[in-house]
Amino acid sequence: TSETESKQRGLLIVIEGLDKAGKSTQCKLLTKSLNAINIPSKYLHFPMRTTAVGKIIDDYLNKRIELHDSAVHLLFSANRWEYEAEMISDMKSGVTLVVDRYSYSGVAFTAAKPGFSIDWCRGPEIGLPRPDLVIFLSLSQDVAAGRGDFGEERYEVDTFQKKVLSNFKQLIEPEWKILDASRPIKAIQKDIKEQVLEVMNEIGECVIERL
Ligand code: T5A
Ligand code: NA
Repeated sequence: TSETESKQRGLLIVIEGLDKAGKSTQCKLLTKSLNAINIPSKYLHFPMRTTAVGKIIDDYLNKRIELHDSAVHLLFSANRWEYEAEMISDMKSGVTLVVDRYSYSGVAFTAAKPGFSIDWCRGPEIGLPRPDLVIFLSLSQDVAAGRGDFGEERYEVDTFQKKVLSNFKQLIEPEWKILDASRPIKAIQKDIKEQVLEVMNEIGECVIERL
């Protein structure tokens, strides 16, 4: 079936960044403010820890279980595929998805482990819906490490985050919007909203592309 719709489809907006860059804070604010101006929007967060697959991921991140690195990578990806049909159907029905982490986190994190290439990590992500806009919240690891409860989960380790950042730098595409995430929450939100409204005017009726 064709994924072209006559009416304005919802967008796929992804916010990426290092741990504690402020992704969840910004995604939630954006979802709220879009709904407030009658742009139906839904907040999605990967990993989605409430599904069967997500529960295994949560156990792994909180160090309650050990898993092979390849298995974990495929679970993170499976966790996105679990939502593929719902994402497509939401977008087709005009709902904009505000997604807190996506395939790029999947690739950047696993590829920070010894023996994993960016190419291999991309494999299971191929075919997922391609975002209409990717916003990268840029923050130095030193500032990030000082925020919230940094350091509790498995990947919240300084040297690992530095490797993740260098991987993200390889994934950035020219159309990504890079925002300085060390500024106040409100200032970042203002920029994000501006970018989203701009893309919304441009895209609307286009087909949903794939990674
Ligand atoms: N992962 C994820 C993979 O390995 N593969 C994958 O495929 C995916 C999807 C968990 C881990 O999983 C890895 C990456 C992660 O290591 P998660 O559940 O998204 O991923 O992680 P969380 O712990 O929920 O979120 P983060 O640690 O990434 O934090 P956020 O969402 O970036 O930051 P946020 O908004 O929660 O803010 C953190 C703190 O900073 C404050 C907030 O109030 C909060 O206390 N803050 C600010 N302070 C000052 N100025 C600002 N502008 C601020 N913005 C927020
Ligand atoms: Na978060």
